[in-house]
Amino acid sequence: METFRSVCPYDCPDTCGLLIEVDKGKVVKVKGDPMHPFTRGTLCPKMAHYEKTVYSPLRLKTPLLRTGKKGNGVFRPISWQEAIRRIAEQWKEIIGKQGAETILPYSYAGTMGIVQRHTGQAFFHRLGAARLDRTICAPAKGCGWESVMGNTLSIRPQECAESDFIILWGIHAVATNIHFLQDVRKAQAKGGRVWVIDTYENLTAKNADRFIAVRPGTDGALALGMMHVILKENLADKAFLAEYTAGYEKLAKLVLAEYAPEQVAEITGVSVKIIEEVARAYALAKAPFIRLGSGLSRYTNGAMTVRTIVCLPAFVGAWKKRGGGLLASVPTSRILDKKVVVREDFLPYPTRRINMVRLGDALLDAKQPLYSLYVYHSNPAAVAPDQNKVLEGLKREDLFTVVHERFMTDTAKYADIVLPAVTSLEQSDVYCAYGNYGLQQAKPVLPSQGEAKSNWEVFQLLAKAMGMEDQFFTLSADALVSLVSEKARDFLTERQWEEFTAGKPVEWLVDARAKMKFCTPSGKIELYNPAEEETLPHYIPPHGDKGDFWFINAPDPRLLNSSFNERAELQRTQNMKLLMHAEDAQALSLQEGDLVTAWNDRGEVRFWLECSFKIPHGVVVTEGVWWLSHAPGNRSVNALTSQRITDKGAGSTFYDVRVYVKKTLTHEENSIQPG
Ligand SMILES: Nc1nc2c(c(=O)[nH]1)N[C@H]1C(S)=C(S)[C@@H](COP(=O)(O)OP(=O)(O)OC[C@H]3O[C@@H](n4cnc5c(=O)[nH]c(N)nc54)[C@H](O)[C@@H]3O)O[C@H]1N2
Ligand SMILES: Nc1nc2c(c(=O)[nH]1)N[C@H]1C(S)=C(S)[C@@H](COP(=O)(O)OP(=O)(O)OC[C@H]3O[C@@H](n4cnc5c(=O)[nH]c(N)nc54)[C@H](O)[C@@H]3O)O[C@H]1N2
Ligand code: SF4
Ligand SMILES: [Mo]
Repeated sequence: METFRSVCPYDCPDTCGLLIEVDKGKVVKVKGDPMHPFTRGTLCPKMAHYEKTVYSPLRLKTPLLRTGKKGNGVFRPISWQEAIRRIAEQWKEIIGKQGAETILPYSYAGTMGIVQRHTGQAFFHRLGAARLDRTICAPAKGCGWESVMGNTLSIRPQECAESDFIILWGIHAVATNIHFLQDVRKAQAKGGRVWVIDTYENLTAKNADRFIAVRPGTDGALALGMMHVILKENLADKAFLAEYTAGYEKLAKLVLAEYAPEQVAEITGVSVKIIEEVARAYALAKAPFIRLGSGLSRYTNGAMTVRTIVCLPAFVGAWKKRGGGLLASVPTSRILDKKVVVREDFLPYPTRRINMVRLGDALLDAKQPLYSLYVYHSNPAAVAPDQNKVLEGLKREDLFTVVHERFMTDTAKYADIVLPAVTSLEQSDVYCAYGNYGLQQAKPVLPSQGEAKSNWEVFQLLAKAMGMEDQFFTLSADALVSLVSEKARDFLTERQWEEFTAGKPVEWLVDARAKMKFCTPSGKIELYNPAEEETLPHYIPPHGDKGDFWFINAPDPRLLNSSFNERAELQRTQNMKLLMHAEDAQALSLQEGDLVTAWNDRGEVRFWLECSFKIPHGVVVTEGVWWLSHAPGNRSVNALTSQRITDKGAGSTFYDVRVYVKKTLTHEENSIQPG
């Protein structure tokens, strides 16, 4: 038996180091790598059985040609040669008749490796295709941070172990950031307290000292209310504010005039008493630490909400204390050179841009029609908002769709041609985390399963078939890994560089004082930002929609976005649940286990109802983005979400949704409810 190092490729802030045990050419065990500086030898339950994904009987093994109706998933196998020939012929025809800008690539984060994730862009730039704005995740969060902190480096997450007061704010860490909880637990062992602020009492709240339920999209007001109490009770660190911030007086004036706890309680649903308590606990802590999630940024006021919360640490001088500060996201990607694989220089001219959040509208746009869609390592039929529009678009007979996938996803079912993709164990890449400063290269551990190919291998074939002669398209994935990695040499020690290039996990060792080097135009924390249209943070209500309930569609620990839906252990369970406060259910004459329909202007989705006292009144919650094969109806969660974008960053607003809920009564509907 041999053990190989690898990296978890999924879109998770931890980016675990893996140890893969291979016996007679087969993976027999997947373990965490104890050498990884942040993940330290443990894995989440999903990846502890990665072999179940790698060897899943549902893996696609050959290219497929559609023989049934779009959406039915009926195909016949074809050779790679035929698949590539057909794609190239179709594209040449489309380019000749309608122009290359009617071809849209759609990709996101099936693999986070820099090479396999981004090299497709070089191909589509050379083709002159439309460009995709990849904003589905949390760009508003980045905008909110930058507005106050500019390019300042992030605090090292491990520093949280030295905090005595931690707020997990809008982050479902048990599902999405479990290794950070190792440091939270260290802090707790030393007497540190943990508060969770969320829209419902999720599993992360279970091990916290306190839980605050905030009305969706109102966290900005809560932060301003905390500032008000801190100022009013003379708990602010005036010396820190004077020396390190810009515009403190202006913000203080606004906060004192408009955000008294009574007003904030009205907006947020958090009582005056609790607003005062959290403000005092935060201000009186020796080293308060905020871990800010992305949940609260997925609203039409998301960037402003984040910007407001990011101002808080300055009020109590948290940044200058060991263990104090705020962690939004870690910019490890800065030390890898993504642009050498994105190759914007290949673009013939600045082509049309399409926001991925608005795929539904783009596919149905009759004025500027798209004639081809190439989807790779993404599953928009499940993950993109406004599912009814996305599916209607994917159904178009005059849209030539190619999907490169590991599984027959909801999107792949609409393809004209499906291409089989490798898993991360079958390809080379270089990875950097966004929740810690870890980075690592990985080489293939297994040969390709069946006829599966990596993203880069497919683009090399397509480049050749489309007559692209650039030497770039002849480079191996390993050569691209080297090109991307070269920049890191300047940021790692010699020994680290050796380890990194030998496939070991390393950490970019950022000076602990970096969090106090404020990289903004003024060199200070910009509480007031003259470059912004809105110079001061303030509270803007979220959009909201019509509907009786806020609809929170949070992550499920068993899935990662729509990945892991293939796992056999999930097939027999009722997965799509709608959680509702027991009294709200009673008021609608609903009972636990009922099949219910949540609906709004965009669509209807069926769920199994679960009643709970952990869900606030007026809120319903569902966890996970499930394939339609897991749905009790014919739609999944994103049939309810909207294509609206955030205030800044043009990001998604998945949580800024309201719905109505009704019982689904007919015999046919009851009969599909497993017993
Ligand atoms: N198991 C698992 N892990 C994942 C993912 C997954 O789907 N499953 N997805 C991955 C990806 S792509 C990402 S971007 C990250 C995201 O991970 P997180 O940063 O944790 O963000 P979200 O998953 O959007 O939501 C986190 C929490 O925000 C809460 N929330 C929603 N609205 C509000 C609000 O207005 N105020 C407050 N205070 N809280 C609110 C939700 O209830 C939820 O509990 O996780 C990654 N990791
Ligand atoms: N309702 C709702 N919707 C959401 C969210 C939410 O919180 N609520 N979260 C959103 C967020 S934060 C994000 S980031 C997006 C993520 O959306 P996506 O990036 O689309 O993520 P996945 O759903 O995991 O789909 C990735 C697909 O890539 C495939 N894949 C994996 N590796 C490879 C590879 O090497 N090559 C190829 N060709 N394919 C591969 C996998 O099989 C999988 O089907 O979803 C968003 N959608
Ligand atoms: S999904 Fe996240 S926690 Fe799980 S193994 Fe991958 S990086 Fe680690
Ligand atoms: Mo994301």
